[in-house]
Amino acid sequence: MDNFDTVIRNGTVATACETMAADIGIRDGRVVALGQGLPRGRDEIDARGLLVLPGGVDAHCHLDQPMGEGLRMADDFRSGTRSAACGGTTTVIPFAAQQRGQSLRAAVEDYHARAEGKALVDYAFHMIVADPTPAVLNDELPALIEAGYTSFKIYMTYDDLKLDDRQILRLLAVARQHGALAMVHAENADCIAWLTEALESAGHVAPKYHAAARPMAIEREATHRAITLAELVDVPILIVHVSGRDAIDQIRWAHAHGLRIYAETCPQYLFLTAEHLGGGYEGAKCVCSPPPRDRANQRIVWDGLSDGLFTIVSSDHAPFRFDDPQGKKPGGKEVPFQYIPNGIPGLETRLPLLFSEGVRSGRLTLNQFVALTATNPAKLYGLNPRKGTIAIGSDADIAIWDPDKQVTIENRLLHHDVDYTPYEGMRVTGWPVTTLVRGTRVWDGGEVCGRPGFGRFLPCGRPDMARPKVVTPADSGHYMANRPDALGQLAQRHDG
Ligand code: DUC
Ligand code: ZN
Ligand code: ZN
Repeated sequence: MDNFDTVIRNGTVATACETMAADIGIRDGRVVALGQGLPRGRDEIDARGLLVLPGGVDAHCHLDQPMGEGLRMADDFRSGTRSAACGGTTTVIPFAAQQRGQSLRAAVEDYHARAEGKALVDYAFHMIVADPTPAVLNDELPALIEAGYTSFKIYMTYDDLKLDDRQILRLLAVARQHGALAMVHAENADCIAWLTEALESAGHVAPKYHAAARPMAIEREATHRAITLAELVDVPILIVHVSGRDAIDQIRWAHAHGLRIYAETCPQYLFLTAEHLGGGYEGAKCVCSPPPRDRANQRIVWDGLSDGLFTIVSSDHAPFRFDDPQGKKPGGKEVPFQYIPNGIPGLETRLPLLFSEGVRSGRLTLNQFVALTATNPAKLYGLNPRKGTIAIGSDADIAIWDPDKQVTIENRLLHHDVDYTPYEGMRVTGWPVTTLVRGTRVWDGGEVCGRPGFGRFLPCGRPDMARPKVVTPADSGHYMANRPDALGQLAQRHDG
């Protein structure tokens, strides 16, 4: 059975564990052989001198997410996944966001309609739970988890999304009972509101004050509170977009206390600082939450990547055009910082930035890079081993990299629909030259060759990594050990 559709030959293949000289045989969209001197395929790709890596899994990005009155995300599933493919990413996980008063199922159905026929790469959905009513907690969420939506995001800030501690506890209990993974946006909403009022009344409304309204202490407090809530429920959580030392300290504390807390960071916390929010209204281009910090914090985030504190690196691509009345200039005006839509683009630059400054400069091994950007996100969200690795039987989602290709990042070279990149002018070494999704080329030789609608929806399994710790009577210091009735109570129905 040597009739391969495609053979990728002579490359250096790297997974999260191994780096090897191997050819890859692909049939019917899957990897079916790994070896040396494989027989010819109908299509041959010569990867001599190149790296052959699992396609990236970008497990935190926002595409065509319904926004408040007058605002619009610049990328839909077509332009967002096109940009992903050109940067070596083959799976994306954006968010089906529930509006208050809306059923969660309706939010998921609406999001499917937005994705239908558009994606160039495969995609799954997280959910955002903004209204955890008894119907959501008792019926909708368990049914959606069962149907393959096995992760959801909880916000501790943003007026239209934030949940209080009681609501968060209830949601974490549902995650525990049904095997889902909760992602937490950890910033203290009241502290932000208070600081914002104070800044505004002092006339400090330029974009740079966005960073002053969200100092690290605010992220630290919320991170510690999220960890505590997860400890009480005895369920793992992921802290998303961790920006610097203070939140990292809390996560290290949690690890030292045996808690299963996962952490995500993003390129903006490695390559940008709060100074990028300066320089007048142009700073709006880098307004995101949490805000970028300073160079000392960048180093601390790098340390957390190399020593294993972080599980994944995602883009948190949240695309708004700068010169757009539906984007960073709402209504066509330069507005006070608190009205600037939060988010920056980064789907296409996530992997090249991390490869260049991480792998090329020696901060990360190639295997760590693969783990952080492909294998771990696939595992965390129940998509492995189909996604995130190169193994017999896995989807042939592959990025072939020229590790020596030098690129100066310019927005005109990128494939999103945003009118800027925060990384304009940065020089990187290494870029994917070919991207395959299920064995089909979607980006090759500088050309987009993927077809909208080729990307498929991926129902997610219940992630192993979301399992609670096993509680035994020997865990005498553990909250649950003294509460033999607690598991039963957590499974109670929510009546109001
Ligand atoms: N912060 C978020 O929480 N989501 C989207 C973008 C951002 O800056
Ligand atoms: Zn967030
Ligand atoms: Zn986000």
